[in-house]
Amino acid sequence: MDIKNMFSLEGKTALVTGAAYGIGFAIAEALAGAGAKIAFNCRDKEHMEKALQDYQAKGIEAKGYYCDVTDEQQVADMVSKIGQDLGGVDILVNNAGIIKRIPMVEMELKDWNAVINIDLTGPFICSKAVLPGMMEKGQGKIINICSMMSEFGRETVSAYAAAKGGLKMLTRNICSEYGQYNIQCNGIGPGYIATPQTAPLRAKQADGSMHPFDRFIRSKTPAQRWGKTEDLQGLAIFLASGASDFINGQVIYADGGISAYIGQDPGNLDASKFEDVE
Ligand code: NAP
Ligand code: GCO
Repeated sequence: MDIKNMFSLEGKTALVTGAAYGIGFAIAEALAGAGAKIAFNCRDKEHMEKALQDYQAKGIEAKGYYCDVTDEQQVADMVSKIGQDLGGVDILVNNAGIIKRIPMVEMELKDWNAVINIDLTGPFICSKAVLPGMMEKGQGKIINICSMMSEFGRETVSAYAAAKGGLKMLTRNICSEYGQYNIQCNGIGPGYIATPQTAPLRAKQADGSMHPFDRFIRSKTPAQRWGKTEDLQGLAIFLASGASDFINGQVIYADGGISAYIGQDPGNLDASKFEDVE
């Protein structure tokens, strides 16, 4: 292998789902920086228009597609358009996802189904749409954005944890079934990352004090900070590149050490040294 170019994505086309902002945007930016052509999707017109401006501001010619990952026909149409516009999908990042924080006994079935459909069925639909092209090419990369909840439970996130636990096993199954075609399917397990999805967990209290969950997560993270979306960029390039061709079915955690650390008493933390996070 050409050591100097083992992380290069030149000549590759990447589809990052739900990459109008947040983790998906940062991953798309990273893959573009490594040379990939970028396709992304979202559902919302305002998000799309802002995202296209944001990509352009970073010098990235990303192509955006309106597509709900739970709609099989929309996904098939999107993958076909990407084939015409950019050449077939070489790298798929199943990033689109939602969370609903509701105690399970109070969660309505529609809320459960919404989370499972987007966070687990969506990656199934998108992976199924790109695999035939990857099989024909004899190579491909699928990266599933898993979660700490692929390993741990916590109150109020039953549907999300079930979906992300299932996504870990879907990762292993795609590895098992399609590894013979030189297709690698791995997961990224982010820790607690500062994005709109986790903003409610950091919101200042009415008296201006720190959100209890903010203090809790910092007490569980050796670095005592929230992750930045940029903290995931190197791992995304690695798993999208030839450098990871013999890594398959793995979920690699970029969590600041949360999964290795029992944590400390949140009351011991010196909050005065913490940087504010949006
Ligand atoms: P976010 O800020 O809420 O962004 C989610 C993205 O997904 C948005 O672009 C949204 O765009 C898109 N999306 C949602 N439902 C969709 C659908 N049905 N079809 C197409 N696009 C859809 O979330 P994030 O924090 O960046 O998280 C991204 C992924 O990382 C998610 O899978 C999340 O579970 C996972 N994750 C997040 C963290 C964290 O701490 N933030 C940690 C671990 C894992 P539209 O709404 O415009 O469609
Ligand atoms: C929550 C958070 C987490 C993060 C992420 C952690 O409510 O606990 O939203 O689930 O989103 O999945 O890895």
